[in-house]
Amino acid sequence: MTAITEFVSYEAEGDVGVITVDSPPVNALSFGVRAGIKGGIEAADADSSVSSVVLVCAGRTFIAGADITEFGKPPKAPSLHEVIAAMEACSKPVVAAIHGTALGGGLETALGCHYRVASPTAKVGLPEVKLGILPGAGGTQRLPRVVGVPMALEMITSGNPIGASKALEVGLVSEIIDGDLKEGAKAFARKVVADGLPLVKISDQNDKLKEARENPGMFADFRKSIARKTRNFEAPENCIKAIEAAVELPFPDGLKRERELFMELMQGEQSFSQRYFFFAERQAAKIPDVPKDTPLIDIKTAGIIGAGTMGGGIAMNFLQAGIPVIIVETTQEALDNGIAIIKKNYAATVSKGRMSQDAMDKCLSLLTGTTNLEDIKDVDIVIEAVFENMDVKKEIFTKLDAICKDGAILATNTSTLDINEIGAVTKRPEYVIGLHFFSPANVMKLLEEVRTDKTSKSVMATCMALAKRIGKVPAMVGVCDGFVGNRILHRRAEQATQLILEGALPQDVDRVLYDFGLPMGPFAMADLAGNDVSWRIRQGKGQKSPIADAICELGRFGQKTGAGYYLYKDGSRTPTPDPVVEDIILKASKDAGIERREISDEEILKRCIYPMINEGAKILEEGIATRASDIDVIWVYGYGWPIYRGGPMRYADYIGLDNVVKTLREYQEQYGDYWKPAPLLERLASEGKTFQDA
Ligand code: 3H9
Repeated sequence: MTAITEFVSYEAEGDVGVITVDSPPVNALSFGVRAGIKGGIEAADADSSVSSVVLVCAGRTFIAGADITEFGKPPKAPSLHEVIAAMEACSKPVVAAIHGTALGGGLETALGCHYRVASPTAKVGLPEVKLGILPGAGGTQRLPRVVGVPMALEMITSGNPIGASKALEVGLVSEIIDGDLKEGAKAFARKVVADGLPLVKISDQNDKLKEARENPGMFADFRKSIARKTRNFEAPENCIKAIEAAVELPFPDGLKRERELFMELMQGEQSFSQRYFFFAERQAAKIPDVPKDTPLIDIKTAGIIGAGTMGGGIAMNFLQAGIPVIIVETTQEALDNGIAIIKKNYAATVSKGRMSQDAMDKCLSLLTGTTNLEDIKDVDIVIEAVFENMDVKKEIFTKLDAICKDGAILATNTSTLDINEIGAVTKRPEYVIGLHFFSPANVMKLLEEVRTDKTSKSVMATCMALAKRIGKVPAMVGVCDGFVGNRILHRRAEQATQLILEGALPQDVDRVLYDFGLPMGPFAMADLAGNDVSWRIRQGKGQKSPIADAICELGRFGQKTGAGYYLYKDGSRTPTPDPVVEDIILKASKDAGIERREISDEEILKRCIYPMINEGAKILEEGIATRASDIDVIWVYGYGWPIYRGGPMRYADYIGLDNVVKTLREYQEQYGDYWKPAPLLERLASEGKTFQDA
């Protein structure tokens, strides 16, 4: 075996030259890998003992893409283009042997080979759009030449991979190899030689472009079909333009156009933020004081207390991950209702074609309901999801402590209460943790995990691993009122309310935040969540909020009652501004002695977003969040902050912390000390640093 570079080796195995990439963790196309593959091809071409070549990867996956850590650094030859060109030009058939995930530059590399074979569990895709870029090494030019334009449009603009059997069906791979992949790929390569099959250069193939050449309207239709989903994103449009170029231009010109469109995105703020977020998400899974090799508790079964909306949604995550769930309710009626809703949700997913009937049946077979708390005595983890009341939670945790086996994790889904206090009622506070799911719990990706002063490292490590197993993105935070997500949300809500008292209307505030990229503004969100929930909390705490209270006193609890801050006519979910609400607001302003004024969109945006940033700085300073990027992960996955703006903390870095501080100080002068910049924010700004340096 010859080492071509540190990460790539070449060996003649009989009459097949085998190039092996071995660059953990995901064989990304760093300089050493690119140079190695090119060198391997040159070695195979020059090796008279071999008549074909196989490109295979060691470890858990085929090449998972360009090395994202190299982005923004000066390019080093050979470029991926040169590597792919060398493969296409090789005088012997080159076969890519794909396992794991051939993604982005990885799939582009495979498309530069003359043939591709794959293991049955392999996946292939071009996910660049998720990083705010486009496939920049010929992917937009070659993929449509293999699978046709409609499918290429779908794959490249969604970034979603397809499985091996689909890849076989559409001709993206030639054979699925059961058993040893490398041996299968070698046998396939020998067959190509023996049967005298051509050295297929995808760049020469034009047949699959014919359909789009005859029907250029297909692009306009496609644009329309994804417009809502891709609102404000720049990358999908450039992806489409690049595929249009594949159809309209000869291959070399198409490549040039792809390059221009790629560079345009690469230099933009959106892709910078999206790449930042890729690493933020992976960082969030790591807790500095919990070593990687911390022993994990084996989670085989789960118990969920409460079959309401949250409990049911949480249960679905576990069921889908193949973990049996016992769900507990106080009455048979509530239990039956909860289970019926779970079934209804699954049935809806099946009817939309997003789940098979078999998968649904399998999930439901793992679900047991009970009204007897004792039935969960043997589960490995319990998640309590009853309503927010400290006394009720304490009572439940006292019982759980008595019932559950030693070593079981006792988690609460509270979104506000002090989990130290909850843990203190048990004899095992080190096994108590917060697992704050977001509604709808079977859909939202975020799991805000809350460590108490006593939570053990092993419980934390287990819950971080568990999150990944059930398809969630975790972020570990500390105990404080509202934890990270809702504490920041609260600041925004205060300002939204203040803005409508001073002169704006709900539709003004909501429009500005929607245009900024959030899925909806604070008032539409309140109507969706139900205004009665916060009303009851306010009543419990003896607090008042004149506008919100007046709206609730009219029974306007939001979408579910057909009216809230907006009207929802005939069961519609579309908010319509309502003069009744405007009257309530005008009266509230008058009662408060406020002379209403015109408020600009810019002021609305700053007044809503800057207090969030300031609160984020306080959260960091207090050590409630480990990193600024964890706060961003929470806001993107928990509240729909647009990923192309990275998260509130990344957005602050983008604006410049000195600018944020300047505006906060101006507001402080105008409106008082509520606006005083957090000391950490002031310090970073004065040192010319960003939150990422904190
Ligand atoms: C591209 O290809 C552009 C081209 O068109 C060419 C243009 C010229 N680079 O996710 P995991 C690290 S753009 C560098 O936890 P999993 C990751 O940070 C690229 N590092 O594992 C993590 O590091 P750490 C297109 C990468 O098993 C570790 O690997 N490709 C890269 O859950 C494990 O990652 C993509 O967008 C990379 N490309 O999932 C694919 N990928 O341990 C991106 C991963 O220090 N990658 N790392 O935290 C993925 O989707 C997942 O990582 C994958 C594995 C599915 C492969």
